[in-house]
Amino acid sequence: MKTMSVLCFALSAALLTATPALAEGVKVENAWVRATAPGQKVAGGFMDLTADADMVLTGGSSPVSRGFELHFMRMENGVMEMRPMKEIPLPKGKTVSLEPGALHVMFIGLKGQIKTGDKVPVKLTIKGKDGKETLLELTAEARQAGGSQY
Ligand SMILES: [Cu+2]
Repeated sequence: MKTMSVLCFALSAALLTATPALAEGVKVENAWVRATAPGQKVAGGFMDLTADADMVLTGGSSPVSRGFELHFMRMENGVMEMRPMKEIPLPKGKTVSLEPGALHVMFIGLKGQIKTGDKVPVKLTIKGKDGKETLLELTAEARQAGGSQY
């Protein structure tokens, strides 16, 4: 029995880390979405992005929401503020972390509740140095997490 539970744990850990997506020179790791409460209209998405050339994240979309925005949070006069961004630079070789309380993507106008363990498909729009935009497809797993809501 002991061996069995250890194996199960190893399997679920492997599922949680997911498969890193690789397309157009941008590596995506640790992609996740915050699970929502019923009726909640927005959710934050988080991931680590590493580009192998200078590129820019300009937006994206997901079937789970009507809108999709790039956001950042900052303290302004003691109040946490969330602001939309037109783009997020992805400098060559530098890992850009989208994380709670900082840069993140935001699913706006959720079509339904996002439950823990849900696989959320996301398409990111990445602009290369030549100005060409490509789509980067990935799957982010929904997690329960404490701390900052977005
Ligand atoms: Cu946000």
